[in-house]
Amino acid sequence: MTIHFRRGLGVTSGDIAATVVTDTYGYYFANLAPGIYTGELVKPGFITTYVVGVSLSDYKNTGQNATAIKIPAADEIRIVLTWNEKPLDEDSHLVGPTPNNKAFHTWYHEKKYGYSGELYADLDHDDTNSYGPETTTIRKRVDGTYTFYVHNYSGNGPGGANTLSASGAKVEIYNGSNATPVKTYHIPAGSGKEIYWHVFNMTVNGGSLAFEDKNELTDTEPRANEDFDEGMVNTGPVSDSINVENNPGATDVITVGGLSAGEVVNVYDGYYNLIAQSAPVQAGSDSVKVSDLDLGAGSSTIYVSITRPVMGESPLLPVNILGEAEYAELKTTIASTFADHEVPVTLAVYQDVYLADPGVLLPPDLQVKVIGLEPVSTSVTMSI
Ligand SMILES: [Ca+2]
Ligand SMILES: [Ca+2]
Repeated sequence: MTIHFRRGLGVTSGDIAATVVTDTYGYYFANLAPGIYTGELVKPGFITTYVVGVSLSDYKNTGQNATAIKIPAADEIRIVLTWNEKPLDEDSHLVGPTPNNKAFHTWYHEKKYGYSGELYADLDHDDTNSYGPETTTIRKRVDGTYTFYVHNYSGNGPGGANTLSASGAKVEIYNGSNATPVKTYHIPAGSGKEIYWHVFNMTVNGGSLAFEDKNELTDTEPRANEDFDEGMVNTGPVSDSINVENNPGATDVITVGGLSAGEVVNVYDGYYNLIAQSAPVQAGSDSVKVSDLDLGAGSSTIYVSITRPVMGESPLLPVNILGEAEYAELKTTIASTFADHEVPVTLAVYQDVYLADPGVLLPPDLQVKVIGLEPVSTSVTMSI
């Protein structure tokens, strides 16, 4: 993927100030003089799209991400939402028919709808910092009526200036592999303060599409009360199934359990950069290990997600990790103090947890789970 940057807002032709090529993960770094730039994303097989970037004088601006819009497969339908700077966060909502005569709803909170192991529709990402694009794709068509609407998530703002109607929002629909939109909707400009833009209804009947132009601003969510089908829920990992060992140097290990064959674990650093990916979970196993990581000497937060066949990547789960020294101390403490520890029968557990002998408070990062009680001997098994 190549990005040409041109100086100025919305400048799509003329002098190119810088050209960068993104890496495998789509990351790039452009060294530009301070100012506002428009980046033109170019790659064979993709629709040329634009992103606005702000270059600051003294530090790297990491927020200028864009989604390259892939030219759809022959039977896919893509709905692309873009808008101006304000409001910061507009959201794409698609409601449509499912194979079991219910309705699905793709939106930022539930980006994918799948049925019987196949992906039917998805939203690529939730843009929350102006401009978009957000792309909703119908991967498999089901006969019936689809409704697309936009929500002003971040609200009208102080003084009510950041309205949808003043946002210059635009929705383009691409049918199949055609790189020219079959339909383009511009938000009706005006003084309206409504928070929903009902853009269109579209009826699919076999290979044909029939559009009903709505272009209405409303405060009532269109099609909010359907018989929704949950489909396949692409949940992220749960913290209980993740174990992080912050060993000295770059020998750190993350183990994730509760997985199914073919799933892949992704590990991101605190800036959402992908730093490691596991091999797919082997048949017959339910966990993977990511080794030889360097999580740094200090404590920090990383993010973990699961990529599943068909459903793609789950939401990211933040995981707080101990620094190396704290982890070493914890390991030693566990080994020396808590192994096979007998808990007296009179122990009461309140907010703070003590062990009677040697009477020390448990370290705050230690979680004690009682996983079994033996009523006769009063011994307790702990897992840490
Ligand atoms: Ca959004
Ligand atoms: Ca380490």
